[in-house]
Amino acid sequence: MAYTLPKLLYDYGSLEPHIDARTMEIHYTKHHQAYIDNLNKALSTASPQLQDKPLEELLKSLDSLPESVRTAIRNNGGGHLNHSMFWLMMSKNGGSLPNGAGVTAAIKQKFGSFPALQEQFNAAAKTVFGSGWAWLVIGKDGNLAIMTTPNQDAPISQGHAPILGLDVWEHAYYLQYQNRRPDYITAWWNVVNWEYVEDQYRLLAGKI
Ligand code: MN3
Repeated sequence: MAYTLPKLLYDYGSLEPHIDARTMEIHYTKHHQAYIDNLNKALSTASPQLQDKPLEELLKSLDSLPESVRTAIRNNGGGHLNHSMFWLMMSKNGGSLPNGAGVTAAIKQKFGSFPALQEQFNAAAKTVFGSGWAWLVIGKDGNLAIMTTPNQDAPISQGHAPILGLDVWEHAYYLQYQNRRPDYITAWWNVVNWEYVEDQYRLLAGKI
């Protein structure tokens, strides 16, 4: 069973003016597709038992994977999972403030306020060296936490459940923002899909 590109639930231009249509199109049809193609290629050389495992299971136990496919699954499986979530974490009707009761209370408890969370998240996103992601996760202890991952590493590989993430690879913003990553980070908050974040929080908080 080969992985395929998940349907994008909005048009490429839906997130404008914050993220431009051309960036969305290339990011989704070229970059995300390439992770999928390379993941499928790696899995095609792996054992049937490995091919039948859900992607999240593979990423949770990278150390147990055969060395011949470990790096390819880490990079491309992570790339597929991270981007599949990233598209859902944004919406045409996104932005403003967190509005779900669960995540709002959890943010207040951990960070004191939403602006305090934003400040810490932005600082993390700005300082990812090279390519990577900034995340809001439910940590192993059940509390919210901010973390970053290099390249396409997925938070679940370290036992953390992501509920919001920001792709800070240059391919995510360079056409519109060039070297101005901080401007992209600021603009991105206008398209955050808080409904999805709340759903993920409710789904995952119970499992930790
Ligand atoms: Mn990307």
